[in-house]
Amino acid sequence: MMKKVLAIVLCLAMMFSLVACGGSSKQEAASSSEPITLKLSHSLAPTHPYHLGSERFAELVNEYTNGQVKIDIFPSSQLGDERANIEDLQMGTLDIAVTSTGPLGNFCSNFLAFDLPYLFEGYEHAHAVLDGEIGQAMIAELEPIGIIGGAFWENGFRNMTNSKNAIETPADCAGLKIRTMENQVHMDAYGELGIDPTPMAFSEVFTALQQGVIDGQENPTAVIYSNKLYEVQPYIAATQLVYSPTMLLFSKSVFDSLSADQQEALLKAAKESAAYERECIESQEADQLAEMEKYGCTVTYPDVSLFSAEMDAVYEKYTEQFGAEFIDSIRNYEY
Ligand code: EAX
Repeated sequence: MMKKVLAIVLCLAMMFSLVACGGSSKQEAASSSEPITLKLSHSLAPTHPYHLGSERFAELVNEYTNGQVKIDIFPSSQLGDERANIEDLQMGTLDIAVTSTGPLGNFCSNFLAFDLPYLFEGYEHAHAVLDGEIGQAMIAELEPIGIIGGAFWENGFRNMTNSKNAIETPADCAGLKIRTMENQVHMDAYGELGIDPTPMAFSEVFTALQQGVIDGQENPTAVIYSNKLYEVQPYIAATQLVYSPTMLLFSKSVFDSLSADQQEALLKAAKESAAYERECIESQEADQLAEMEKYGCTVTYPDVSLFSAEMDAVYEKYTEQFGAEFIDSIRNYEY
């Protein structure tokens, strides 16, 4: 009889210790005064709006979580390139990434639709689509692949640079070896201009340009300026071939480990810092081009209709993939 009582007492003691243990780990997380520190990675220089926007994001997160969550920012691909960052978010080995959506199309193919040449008429059109139901539906497609889309930020309209010749017409591009992102739509579009598109991670671009491995690259003005690509690229052409969205992305496994209040604070901060980051990109563009011209670069402003006229085959190919209705819903979006 005594043995039975002893066994029951032991079982009860084990049960209580298990509950206490589980509860204690949750209590530790909730009640610990230690802030949670999340790492944020991006690929550009600390002077670029990606970094300025990330600093604003970090300030807002600190404010909205009353200091419970801190953001450590790692610029210049210190924690890996954009494609690697997206993989790390999925694995939960990176907390937050600010990345162009260029590589995202390799993980969620519908994002490639945003990379079609001359798809958006201007910044306002792009923001209306991305911040509206089309962009928000796209964000929802990320959760099943382990990523939470915080907000659309901005990379900008992508211009061409090269070391060979000034670009005024598509014919001036023929034969140039131009680095592109790892993005099939970009490669197809530049290919239509007689360019040899060479996909490469951004962190390798400056050296490849310096060594002449490639003749040129294509990026928005702020990237060309803040990463000093103009020092090795005497020719800049405002071809504006593709509007490049950027996203602030969270690792789903990390995001889910936070409290509901902390999650809400992160999303609120991501959206509010988007407006500031976009403003930095757009307000600085004209001055940056003038600065680079003063430095000695030849900056041309080609008639972009000559370039968009060469893109029929790209639209034919991707209308098949995305459907005419979806592409038209973006191109003809009321804003
Ligand atoms: O996201 O890879 C690129 O050219 C991107 O535009 C750059 O890393 C900013």
